[in-house]
Amino acid sequence: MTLDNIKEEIEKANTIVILTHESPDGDAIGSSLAMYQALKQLGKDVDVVIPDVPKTYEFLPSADEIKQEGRENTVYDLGISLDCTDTIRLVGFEKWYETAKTTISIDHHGTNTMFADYNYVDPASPACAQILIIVLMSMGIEINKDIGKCILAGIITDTGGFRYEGVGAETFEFAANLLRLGVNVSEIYTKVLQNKTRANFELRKAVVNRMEFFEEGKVAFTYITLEDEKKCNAQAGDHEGLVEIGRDLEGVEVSIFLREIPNGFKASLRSNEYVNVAEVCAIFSGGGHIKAAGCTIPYPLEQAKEKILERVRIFIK
Ligand SMILES: [Mn+2]
Repeated sequence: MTLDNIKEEIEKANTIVILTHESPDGDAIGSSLAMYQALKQLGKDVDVVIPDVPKTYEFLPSADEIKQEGRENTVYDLGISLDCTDTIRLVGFEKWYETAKTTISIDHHGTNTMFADYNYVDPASPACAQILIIVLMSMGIEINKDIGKCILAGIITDTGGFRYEGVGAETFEFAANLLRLGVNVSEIYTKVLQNKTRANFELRKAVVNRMEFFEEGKVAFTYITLEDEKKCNAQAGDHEGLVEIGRDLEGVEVSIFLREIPNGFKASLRSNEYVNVAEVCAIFSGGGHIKAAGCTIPYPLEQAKEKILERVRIFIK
C-alpha cells in the first residue's frame, strides 16, 4: 500500500527535498511546512524549497526556514511533491525532483498525472494538508501545535474557511483537536482569509470595474494586466481571491479571471453547481478540481477571452 511505501521511503532517506506548485497558496505552503517539521522531528536532513512565498504566510511556524533554491549539484535521496498536479507546475522539478533517487507525491487534485514513484492522491480530500494528517499519523509523527497550525492554514485556504464541499466531520474534528491543544484557530483564519493587502484591494477595484457578464449572467468574466500589478506594486499572492468575486454573484455559474503573464494569460475558473471547470481547462492543458481549476492561454487579451468564453459556453445549460 502506498502509505506503507511512503513511510518506508522516508525512513530510508537521509537527504530530502520538499517541493510544491508555482504561485503557492496556503495549502501548498501549509502542507510543505507541516511535512518539513515532521521530517525534522524524525531527524532528517531536509530542505523545503518554495520561491516567492506570499507575505500572508510568513507567520506560519518555520516559514523563515523556507529556501529559495535547493542544493547545488546534489542528488537528494528523496523528493516529495505536495499539492501539485503535474511536473510542469512543480517548481524545481528538473533540478531537484527528477534527479532525486526516489519520488513521492501527495495531492488532492483529481487531474493529478501520477508522476511520482509513489503517488498518494485523494481527490475526495478538501485540502492536501488534510491528507497529511493521515500520512503523518501513519508515520507515528506527533501533530504538535506548530505542525497543526500549518495543516490548518492549508485546510482553511482550500475550503474557503470550512465552507466548500469535501469538508467532512473529520475536518472539524481536526480543528477541534487543535483548539484543545491551544491553537488560536480564529487568528489563523483571520490571517489567512480575512486580511487583505493594499495591492490586493487595488486589484479588486480593477476586477470589479471590468466585470462583464455573458450567457444571461451565468458567466462572469474579468481580468488584470501586468500594468495593473505594476501600478500597485503587487507581490506574490496579491491576486488571490479575485476569481471568487464573480463566483459569489447571484446567477453566476462560472467565474473566469484572467491574469496577464509575459506570454499570455493565466486563467482561473470557479463554478457553483454543475460545470466541471477542470474539464473546461483540460483543453488548454490545465486542470484542478471540479469547482476550481486553472490553465494558461498563450494569447493576447481579446483572443484569450474569446477562446476561454467559447470553451465555457459549451458547458452552460
Ligand atoms: Mn490544495
